[in-house]
Amino acid sequence: MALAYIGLGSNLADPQGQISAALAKLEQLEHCLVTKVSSLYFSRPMGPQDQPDYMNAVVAIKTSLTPLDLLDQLQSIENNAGRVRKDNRWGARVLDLDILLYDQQLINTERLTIPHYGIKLREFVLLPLAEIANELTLPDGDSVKILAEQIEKNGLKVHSKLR
Ligand code: ROI
Repeated sequence: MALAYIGLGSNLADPQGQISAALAKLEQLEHCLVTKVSSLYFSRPMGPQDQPDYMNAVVAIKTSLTPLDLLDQLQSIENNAGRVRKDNRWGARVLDLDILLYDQQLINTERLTIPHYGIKLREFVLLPLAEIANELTLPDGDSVKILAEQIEKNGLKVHSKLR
């Protein structure tokens, strides 16, 4: 079994409801066990500011799915939530599920970049990740705890508990 971390984000169509429904879907996935769930965080949009604020969270899962099979499952949850893939990579979205880490693997293919390139740049990923994995070290040796302490918080707030 691999240990993977998944980032969840939404800023459209009831973000809190989207994240909690996505968590329920993750908990029902075969070959996956959700082992840790961060709080739900309120965050300001990164990228264009003319879009609604976001809700974000991070979960840990134990899985026997390969990274690509896991990606397929996550994309099918996104699609079922009504996500439309648009050209605007930095625009609003109903639901975003990103594989942040998959064990200590480095993956660089057309469909997958793991670790996710945003981990170190995004307070709405680092803080929830540190909440559930304070002792975690990234494949490059950086400590999640220290990165989380150092990043600009940009208005990030714990909104509520998810579990
Ligand atoms: N900004 C926030 N706060 N949270 C996100 O999940 C998020 N996702 C994105 C972009 C558009 C980069 N901005 C975001 O994809």
